[in-house]
Amino acid sequence: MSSKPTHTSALHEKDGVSQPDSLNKSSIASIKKNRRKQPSVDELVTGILNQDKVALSRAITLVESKNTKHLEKATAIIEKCLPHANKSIRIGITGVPGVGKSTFIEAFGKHLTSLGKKVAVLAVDPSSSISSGSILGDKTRMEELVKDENAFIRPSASGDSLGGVARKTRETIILCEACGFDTIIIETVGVGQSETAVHSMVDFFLLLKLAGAGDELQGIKRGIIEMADAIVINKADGDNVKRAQMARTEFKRALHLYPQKASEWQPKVVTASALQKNGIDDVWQMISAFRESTKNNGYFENHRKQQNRFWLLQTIEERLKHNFYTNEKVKNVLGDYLNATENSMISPFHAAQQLLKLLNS
Ligand SMILES: Nc1nc2c(ncn2[C@@H]2O[C@H](COP(=O)(O)OP(=O)(O)OP(=O)(O)O)[C@@H](O)[C@H]2O)c(=O)[nH]1
Ligand SMILES: [Mg+2]
Repeated sequence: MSSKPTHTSALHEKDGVSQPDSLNKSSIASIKKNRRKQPSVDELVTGILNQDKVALSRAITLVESKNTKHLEKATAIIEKCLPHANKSIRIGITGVPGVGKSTFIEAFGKHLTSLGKKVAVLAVDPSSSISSGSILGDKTRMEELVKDENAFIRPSASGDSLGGVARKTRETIILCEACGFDTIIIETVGVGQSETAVHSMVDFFLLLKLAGAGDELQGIKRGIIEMADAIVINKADGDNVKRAQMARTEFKRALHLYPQKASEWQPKVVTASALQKNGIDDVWQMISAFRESTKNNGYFENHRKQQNRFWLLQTIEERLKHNFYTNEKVKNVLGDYLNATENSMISPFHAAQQLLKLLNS
């Protein structure tokens, strides 16, 4: 039998030798001092209302934080910004990876700033919490817009759930509007549930498409077409122009088969080349026409009210769910109840009733 080791760790030090402090006292003091320099709620609000992008970025960082104190501060800032928000047009842009969303937003955003608009670009990208690759890609694809004084680009907030990411983006919209941005563009990858979340926070929803060979409607989810206020067939350049025009005709015909939207807006199909900057102004003209017609018929305001109601109820659902699944008493017995339900020892309804009772016990 081998003899027992005299110490268990390679880091073991001889007894009696005093150990140096593992933390540097002067560093602690300077960190604490700097921490106190964090701007107050009022300072950040004043900065935002004075159109200071640094204050805006800092406030968004608070919105995105997981720290409860930060979130309290963020809530206070949002409340104070709310009366100054709402005066923008919010545009959602979706499309499969590679369709040209970033290139399009760069061209579109530059066009808008040349018209004197202030453009904020946000993203809802649930995959970015796993790989942050798209953030870098977007910033480099939007090289000109990044440098533009009148543009603000914020990469996607990361989060463990789409609901979480969407909440942060919604709150960020309010901050951007209070900071004077009159055009808010929200980009999302057209896969999964994220386009539904984006649709519920924008006024105008734009789907970017590519002209492919054959049946244009193949491989595109019906739900997305129903949500779209416009379809832009991108990359209509070079050899692709003809195919893009054919795709346009086909989409137009297909869109007529859908029932009329509550907005009374007939979705449009246009072709564009983000790379060659063709068709970009047409898209803006179209969005302007949409805004005018829906403001006139009352849909614009009404839709925003509905969206606010939706987000209130959505947030309550999320919180309740979170409270339930993180409750210690529930966590202790949930597995047992699931087992019992699987084996028909208790009905799912009765089990649910018992488990929910634990929340208030
Ligand atoms: N020919 C042509 N190429 C384009 C056009 N727009 C974008 N591209 C190219 O298509 C590729 C993808 O463009 P992106 O703007 O990165 O596409 P994306 O939709 O943002 O892609 P993800 O961020 O991966 O979802 C790039 O190589 C672009 O240069 C266009 O109008 N015409
Ligand atoms: Mg992109």
